[in-house]
Amino acid sequence: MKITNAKVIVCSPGRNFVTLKIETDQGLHGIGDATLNGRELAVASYLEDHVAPLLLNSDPRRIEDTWQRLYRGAYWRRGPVTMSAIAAVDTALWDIKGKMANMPVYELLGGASRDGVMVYGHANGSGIEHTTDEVGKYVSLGYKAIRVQSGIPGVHGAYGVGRGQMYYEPADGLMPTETIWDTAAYLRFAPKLFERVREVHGSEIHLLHDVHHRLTPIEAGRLGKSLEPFDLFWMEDCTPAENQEGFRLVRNHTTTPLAVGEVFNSIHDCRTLIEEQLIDFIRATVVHAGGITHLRQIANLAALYQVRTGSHGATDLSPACMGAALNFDLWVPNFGIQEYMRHTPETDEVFPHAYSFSDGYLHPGDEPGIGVDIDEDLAAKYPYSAKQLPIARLKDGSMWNW
Ligand code: KDG
Ligand code: MG
Repeated sequence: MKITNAKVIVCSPGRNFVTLKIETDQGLHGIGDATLNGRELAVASYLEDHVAPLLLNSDPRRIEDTWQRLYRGAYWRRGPVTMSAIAAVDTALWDIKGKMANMPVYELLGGASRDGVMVYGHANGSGIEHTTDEVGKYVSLGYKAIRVQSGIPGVHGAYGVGRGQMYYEPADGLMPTETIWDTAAYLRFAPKLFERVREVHGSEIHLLHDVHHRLTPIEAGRLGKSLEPFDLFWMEDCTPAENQEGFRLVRNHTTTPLAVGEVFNSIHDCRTLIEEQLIDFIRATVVHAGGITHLRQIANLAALYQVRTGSHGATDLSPACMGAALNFDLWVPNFGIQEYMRHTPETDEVFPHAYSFSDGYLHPGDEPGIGVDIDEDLAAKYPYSAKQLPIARLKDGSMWNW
């Protein structure tokens, strides 16, 4: 069996996606997501110019060997561009293997460990009352877990407050939108928000919150402590994680569970965090962390330390990533939760998929492979449109972490 073609499809049905499609001499094909928000064309070029020529005529059944060849063979290891490109190849090869076996990928991984994948949706609003109402909408849609983000008085462009309610998309301009951050205002505001949400929606629903890298470790410890009475499922990306040791300080000050890792691309980014049990959930995902093959290694390491998975699943990860992630989630023994930000109807049309939502859970479906395809003719009607993620500055103009 041979790979006859590896093509990169860039399209923008509401937002940009990069998809790799691998074709074989036996008529089977597989797809993989390669989208890196705001840097899409770098991955497209990496795949087109440097990876596709290596794949031609190679055996698509050799998933592990292909992974090693692309990782070791590049000499330049890791990094989001390289690892997203490797992920796309890896996902497409798992998709092909599933189609060869006539089984969904979760069966190849070891079979289902659960009946469905608990997901969390995103509720956000302009202030406490609006956000609390939005939480109610997700409760009535059947969600068991909801991420809560809110506009903050005096803060221009707080993280996670989008224009659309179901399809929040931060990358919006040819030049980055500038937001202004105020840590003190945020630390005063956040406990009031969660107090109100618990008051109105009770204690059953799982509540999550994304700090989006905005705090120092000691500030994060303080926030975690102030949120303890509201029993969060997790506090996410409370401080930038390049300094993995910084999480010791956070851990020393709070029992609020910690989730980290949507920007990680390798097991080495989270080794200390996991081995020292400094986090509770690892958020690495298929597309940015080297595909199913590498994510499996991360999850296996995490399992040794009772760290559970909670993969990133924002709209900038395409349905091809979601299909692969859901197959992974259904199998992975130490599953925690899966993020699920719904895609627009245009995106759903371009990527026909077998996964479906019911009563707070997603199921990958039982189509062979990852259960997601791409309609190339339709994709061609949505050409690439350059967009950048926003940036954050402090009130004095200093750059901060968005
Ligand atoms: O492209 C960046 C987004 O994926 C990110 O801002 C979303 O933090 C995010 C989340 O938790 O979904
Ligand atoms: Mg996040």
